[in-house]
Amino acid sequence: MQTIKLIATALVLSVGFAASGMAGTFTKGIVKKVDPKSGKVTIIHEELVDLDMPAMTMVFRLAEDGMLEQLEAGQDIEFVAERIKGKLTVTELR
Ligand SMILES: [Cu+2]
Repeated sequence: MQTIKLIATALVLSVGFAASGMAGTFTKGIVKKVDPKSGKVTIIHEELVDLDMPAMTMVFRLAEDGMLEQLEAGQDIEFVAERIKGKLTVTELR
């Protein structure tokens, strides 16, 4: 019974998270490198709370092609990252 309660609570929480997660959490980062060939960007990012990831430098894919043109090395950004089909992807930029 306790287990069912826990599962129900987890479900409610994850649904709530998914709904609020539509906007995503913006994280600060600095663009280290933009690679137009692969359409990927290297970002020195602060902690990604949605992904439970500490601050680090890593490569992200971009959800939309147009995002690449908005980015250049050395730029300060705020972005939302999501795991899409197992690949870490920038889904929003500002
Ligand atoms: Cu990372």
